[in-house]
Amino acid sequence: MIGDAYFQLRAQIGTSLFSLAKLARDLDASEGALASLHELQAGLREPFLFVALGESGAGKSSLLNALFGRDFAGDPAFTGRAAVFRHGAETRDVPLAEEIVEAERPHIFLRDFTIVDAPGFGSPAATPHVLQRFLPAADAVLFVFPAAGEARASWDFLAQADREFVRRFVFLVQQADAAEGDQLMRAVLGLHDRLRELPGLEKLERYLDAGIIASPVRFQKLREICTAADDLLFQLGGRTRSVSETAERKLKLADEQQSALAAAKDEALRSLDRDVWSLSQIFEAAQRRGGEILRRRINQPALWRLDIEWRDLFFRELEERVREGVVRNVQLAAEHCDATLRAAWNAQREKLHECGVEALGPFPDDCAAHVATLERAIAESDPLGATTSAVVDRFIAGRVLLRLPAFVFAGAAVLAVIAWFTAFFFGIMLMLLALAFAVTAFAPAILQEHLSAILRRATSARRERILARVEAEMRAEIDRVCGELKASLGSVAESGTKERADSQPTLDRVLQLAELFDHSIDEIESYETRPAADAGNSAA
Ligand SMILES: Nc1nc2c(ncn2[C@@H]2O[C@H](COP(=O)(O)OP(=O)(O)OP(=O)(O)O)[C@@H](O)[C@H]2O)c(=O)[nH]1
Ligand SMILES: [Mg+2]
Repeated sequence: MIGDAYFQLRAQIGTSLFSLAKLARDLDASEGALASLHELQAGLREPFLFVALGESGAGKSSLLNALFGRDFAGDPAFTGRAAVFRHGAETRDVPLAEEIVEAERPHIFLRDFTIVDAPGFGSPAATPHVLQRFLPAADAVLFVFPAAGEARASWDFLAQADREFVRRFVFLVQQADAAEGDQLMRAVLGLHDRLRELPGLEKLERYLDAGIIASPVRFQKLREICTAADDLLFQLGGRTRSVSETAERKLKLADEQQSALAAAKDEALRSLDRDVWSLSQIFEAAQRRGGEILRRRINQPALWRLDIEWRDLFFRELEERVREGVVRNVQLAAEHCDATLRAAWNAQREKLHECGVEALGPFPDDCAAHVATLERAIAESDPLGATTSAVVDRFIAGRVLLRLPAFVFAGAAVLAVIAWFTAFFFGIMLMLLALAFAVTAFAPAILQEHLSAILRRATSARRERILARVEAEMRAEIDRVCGELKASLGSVAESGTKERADSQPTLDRVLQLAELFDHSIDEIESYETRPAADAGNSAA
């Protein structure tokens, strides 16, 4: 069949266009895009128009039947009329005018060719009006001369025909077998002489193949269709490409932000550790200061004085100042934590926003409320005055006990004087006196040591309680914020994975089609750059 290479390439492009149309429908492409695609498909299907011209009985119908290998032309019912053969599902003849009939036939080759079997020049229907209807649009005009006879009407027609037009004519001598050798030679030579200026007569099939069907114009048309289809494909794939790119960005972001989030959490926890250490130092300092107060203020006179004059100082230094220090440090710790988490939150929010995801609201401004909660917790776990009361109560109980040796000392002293005069028990009294003096002298030191131990235990218990409470609250806050950030990353990763899975099949189809169109364009280029003779040979 003529034009095999061209039709194969065209069929390949047609298949790609069909897939593109399916993709366009699946993607709910715009009406405009679908219309363009439809136009491309119609353009690709545009059949070649071949017209057979010549004298009546020259052999036009026989030539067409031989060329296409089908007995479709030459129906006596069409004699004297122009028969336009087109593809149709069934055989159907539709008169278009008195001299023209459209003959629909189910032959496959008619999908690619519209063939006009023109009325012979001798017949009344062969008017310029009828012929002009087909000739300007014809891809090839098969001009048939009989081997015998003058064919005067043919020459008259050619004499008046437009030269540009005649370039698409292929001149043939039919019925060569029926003519005598000399007669045929004369016919061919005569035709050759008269057509010297016209394109050379090549073997018909080879010429039609290389010169008409696989012509630069037709390849250019195919290339335009492929390029337009490629552009359309690029537009159609735009949304899927952007969905896929966004999905990739989301997945990359979720991945990168996981480590950024872990780093921010580490930083917040390290900062918390430092702040907790600072808090513990407040208690260390308080304990030292309390010990100092006890050392300085608990002495012999203090055991006998009615009022406890160091109580207020003790309360101020070990309770009020500690409370102030703790609250100040807790505020600082909360601010540090807030600043670290806020920075991580805002950085992540901005990154998500860049990806078009609004999974995070603004950072909750609840630092003050958080500090207030912590302050309440501290007040609950360390009521003001408790330590002072504990130490002072012990001091009161202790000093009552420690006044006793002083009384013993006084009594022993009196008894010692009596014993001195009576010389009785003097030695025993002296010993008692010494013992009572020793106990009385060491009484403040004993009490100091006892109270210091109480203070140490109380301060250490306070520190543990407060530190544990503050640390637990702050850790919970860090975990809560980091948990929210992590959850938002999780949802981003999830949507990224889903979008990637959703867009991948379409993206694959787009890429596959783009490759097919590119491949077709390469093939067209290889035809276009092939030397003419080579193209002719391969097509023949
Ligand atoms: N021997 C021989 N006869 C041929 C050849 N070509 C055509 N004929 C015969 O010539 C006669 C006319 O052929 P057609 O093909 O009908 O000629 P046509 O040009 O279509 O004629 P119209 O339709 O009447 O204009 C028929 O009887 C054919 O069998 C050929 O190559 N050799
Ligand atoms: Mg005929």
